[in-house]
Amino acid sequence: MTKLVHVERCDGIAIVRIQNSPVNALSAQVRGDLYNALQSLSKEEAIVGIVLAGSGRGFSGGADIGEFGGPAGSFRAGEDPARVTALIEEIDKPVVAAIHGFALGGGLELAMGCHARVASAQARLGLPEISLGVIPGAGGTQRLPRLVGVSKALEMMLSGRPINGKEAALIGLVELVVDDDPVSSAIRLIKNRQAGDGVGHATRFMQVPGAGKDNQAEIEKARSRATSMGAKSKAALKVIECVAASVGQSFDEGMALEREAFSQCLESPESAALRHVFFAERAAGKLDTPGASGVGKISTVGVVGGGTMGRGIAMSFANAGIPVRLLELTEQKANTAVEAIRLEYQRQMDRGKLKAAEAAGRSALIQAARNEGEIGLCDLVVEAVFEDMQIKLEMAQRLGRACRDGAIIASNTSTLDIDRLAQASGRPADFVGLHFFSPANIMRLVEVVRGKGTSANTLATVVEVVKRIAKVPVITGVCWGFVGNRMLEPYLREVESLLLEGASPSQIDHAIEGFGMAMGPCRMMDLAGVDVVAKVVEEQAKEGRLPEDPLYRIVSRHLASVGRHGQKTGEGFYRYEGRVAADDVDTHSLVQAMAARHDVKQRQDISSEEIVERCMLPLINEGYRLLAEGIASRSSDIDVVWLTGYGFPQALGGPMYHGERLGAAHLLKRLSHYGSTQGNIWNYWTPAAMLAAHAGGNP
Ligand code: 3H9
Repeated sequence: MTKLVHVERCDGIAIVRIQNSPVNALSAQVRGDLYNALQSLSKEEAIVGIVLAGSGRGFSGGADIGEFGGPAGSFRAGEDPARVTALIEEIDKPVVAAIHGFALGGGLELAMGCHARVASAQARLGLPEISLGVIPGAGGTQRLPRLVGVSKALEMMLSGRPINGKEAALIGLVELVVDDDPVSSAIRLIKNRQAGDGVGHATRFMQVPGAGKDNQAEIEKARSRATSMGAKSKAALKVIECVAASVGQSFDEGMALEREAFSQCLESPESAALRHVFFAERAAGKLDTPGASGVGKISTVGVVGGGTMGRGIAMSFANAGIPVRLLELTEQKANTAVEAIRLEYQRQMDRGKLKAAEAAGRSALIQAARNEGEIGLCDLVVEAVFEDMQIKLEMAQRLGRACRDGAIIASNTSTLDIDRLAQASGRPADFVGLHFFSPANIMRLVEVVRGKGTSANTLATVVEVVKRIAKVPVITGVCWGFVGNRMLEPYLREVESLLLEGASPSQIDHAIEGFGMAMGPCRMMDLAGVDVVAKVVEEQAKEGRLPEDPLYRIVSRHLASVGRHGQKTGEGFYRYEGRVAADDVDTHSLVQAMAARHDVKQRQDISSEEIVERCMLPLINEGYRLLAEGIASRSSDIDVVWLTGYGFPQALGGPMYHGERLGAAHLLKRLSHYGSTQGNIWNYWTPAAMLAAHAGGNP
């Protein structure tokens, strides 16, 4: 078996390097190899000190998350995850961690178990376990408070946010911060110690700093914050319990508590879901078909359209340091959009989210284009004009002519046929869909829509640039609405059916938010604009895509037709006082009248369970259809779309993961139940063939 830890001896100092690409995860084998290497070095007389480092991109990305769920080598096999740090503390030679790149989770815990730490200024140090629904399980909850105090330790562990080397030095997490190679500085630190300069002590013997009363107050404050952390609440409360033990109990007692709490978190369904989310996000950008001969370099981006979407898209690229030219119908309109973006950056600066230099730098990267010729020189041009097929077809044609050879042309349509647009451009190989979500500068999801003719290089290049702008690319095929909006359609259909049957908007939103969605569907439609929502339905009607069901989405269409456009007009599904939504008797009367006209019997007994099931089942069912059609290539891709684009609860891992937990047989049974109670109009409740097949194999 290849050794994952490499030892080099140099002038009495041993340099122990973890070599487990890509992130030096501390797998069972790495922990074993580390233990053996350190134990044997502790006995070598010629060795006076040990430097612990990582090879490649960083020190260590922490425990191997892939091992958390499996039996082989997993922490459940009974191994003490803190065995290596316990050994280091027994070694009577200085062991110094030299941190470059990143030291995260178990990686930072390993470093904290050393006698001292040297970090490069740009290195990122953190305990992000909370994002996986677990707590630091290798002594982090006991050593971090001893090194940096209760308040900072809680902040780092509850937010999961890493800090850089400089900040780490300021708070006492590392002894030395350097601009060059931390390994040479660690060696110097050990050698100076021989000259009597001193190197730190084992952290376990330190006292948690600060007065007991202040620490207690911090712990109480954290407790109240933890209860509202959704999927992360359970782990957050365990972190706090362990930190409280670091103050009031012995190190060994704290370690025992931490170990127990770590195991409990690891077994929780929330952690399983969050780990699924971690790997799903990383898998989403993976190309399923080889064939790209190279990833093109995107150095400049053109954006066509200076509306809300166009501006947000321009900002997304500028935020990552990529220069943008923005084209509008007239130069004056383009200047207006650029000025609006400058004001937005200014606002972010005023709110303390950006430094003045950052705001100025980002603004300067976005300039108005005078004509298509200027846009045509860019490496990538994203069209974000009005969502209307004729307008988009015309724009695709113009961009096909204007863009230089080798440039990529992308449409930001949220529903329209990318293949028709690609054809209109005359350059299908260069054409792709890039569906950003609103507000584009904030939302992380981008659906990358691969047309029939999109070349492998075009696809690989846009996936790379989407990652570069810190967004999550999910590759989809071409169909109406791609993955997200196509699944949204049956979800909203049921929302409107429930309204007709007598549920109120707040009753529906309450049930769906109780399920965990970030926002209930009625509030969401009011925020997006009921007119916008209704227009999407009307466009489908024009294309003959709607089911022949007289009740199909009639509520939103009717509300839009009477001017109830949502939050922006003060009334939609709700009535608004500012942004506060309240159920409205007028909506109630309108919907009641509609129900009477169409002979829909209203009832009082609609439960939250029914609301959740009727909204979620068709959504999951549609997900199976998308998989079978090859529009989505992985079920985890569908999860990522709903988690990052629609506020699906992380604790449930995404609709497909949730569906799998419920079980195919259960889904089938409930679909059949609603098929008989609701009437299976237009096969609304017919299970997708793939789902039925799953249930057949797993009754
Ligand atoms: C922990 O440490 C518990 C402890 O308390 C101990 C308990 C006993 N394990 O993100 P990237 C893979 S919990 C396994 O695209 P980047 C990742 O899946 C852990 N695999 O790179 C991907 O694989 P693939 C606490 C991991 O440069 C590849 O590495 N630590 C791990 O954008 C590249 O990843 C964390 O939560 C891992 N720990 O970012 C840190 N980490 O190529 C999690 C990554 O097959 N990791 N992979 O798709 C990160 O935050 C980022 O990966 C990192 C690099 C910043 C390190």
